[in-house]
Amino acid sequence: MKTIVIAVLVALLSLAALVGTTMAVVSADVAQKAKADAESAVQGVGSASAGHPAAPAATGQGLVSFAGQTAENAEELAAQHEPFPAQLPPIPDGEVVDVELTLKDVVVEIAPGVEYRAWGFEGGAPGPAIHVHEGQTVRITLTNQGTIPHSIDFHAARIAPDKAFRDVAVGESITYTFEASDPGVFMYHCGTKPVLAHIANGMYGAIVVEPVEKPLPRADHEYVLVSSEWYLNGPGIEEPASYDTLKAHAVMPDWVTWNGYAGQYVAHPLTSDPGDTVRFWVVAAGPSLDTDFHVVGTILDRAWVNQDLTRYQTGVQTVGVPAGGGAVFDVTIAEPGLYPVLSHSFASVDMGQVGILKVGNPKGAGGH
Ligand SMILES: [Cu+2]
Repeated sequence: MKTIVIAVLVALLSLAALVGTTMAVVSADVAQKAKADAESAVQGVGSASAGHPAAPAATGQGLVSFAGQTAENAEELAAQHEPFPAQLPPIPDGEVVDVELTLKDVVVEIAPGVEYRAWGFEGGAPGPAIHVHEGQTVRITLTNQGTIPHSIDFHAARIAPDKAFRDVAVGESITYTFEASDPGVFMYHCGTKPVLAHIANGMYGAIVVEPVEKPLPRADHEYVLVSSEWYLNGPGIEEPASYDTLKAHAVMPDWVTWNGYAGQYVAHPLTSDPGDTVRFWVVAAGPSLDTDFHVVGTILDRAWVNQDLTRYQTGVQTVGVPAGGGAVFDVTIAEPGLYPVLSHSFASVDMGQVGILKVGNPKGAGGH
């Protein structure tokens, strides 16, 4: 598995190396360097220092980066990590869909051996993917078992935010309903001030509203990918890291992830069979970074840009998903292989926003 992934990612990570810390490496060692970078991508991180705690890098602003710093046994930890379920869940029956979310302060792992003190809907970040169809009523209940006020803002709702999205005191709950009248894939998040901190601490997720009046073409596999970035006040290896306000203001993340954990779908690829249509429901949670969605080795056959499900573009290479926005993408891939799914803003790849779509059973790709 490892060798093959390395081989496939060499070309990709050679490009990453161009924008990464390996800029200074020239000619003679380029091939070796690309291999090392690909190796670190297997561990879910793009930095050449992956798997080996490196000296913190101070910046011109005096901010310290912990990007790429993982536990020594990063590869083993990445393999053991149970990936966030990316499969789109089924739509519950009934006119009303009850969604009960309990907010708790939790320590989550965001990269191999890197822990973070998060505020999590239902015990992690992102919160659970929610799937309803157009016309259903969504009844949200948020229970605050944290230590400060929180709230929940659904971008899929047309509702007075001062009432529905208001702060919920510790130990209390709020319930509101909205009709899922607008198809698409929408972000939900805590809207309590400072929103930057509440999103950065893990309070976000995605809701898919399936169109009924104008259904989408059939897909064989459907995955929900939520991008987000993490701002750490320490490496998170000896003890959990917490949120760093100055780095969040400077938009200087340490990790950028699909579904909350760096590179988890490299170690545990998403799968399809040759000729299958694979649909990605993508939300860029931010709090501040956009995602430039791209699948290496293919072209986006359909792209519902800005999750406007009334029309799609065809034959598109990369589509921007703004922070706080969503989009939907179909790919149909005939040739077996390992196809990286990433943000083509390569600093994000270097910090962990890369996964693999494994099509078929490419020779030597292991038994995932
Ligand atoms: Cu909150």
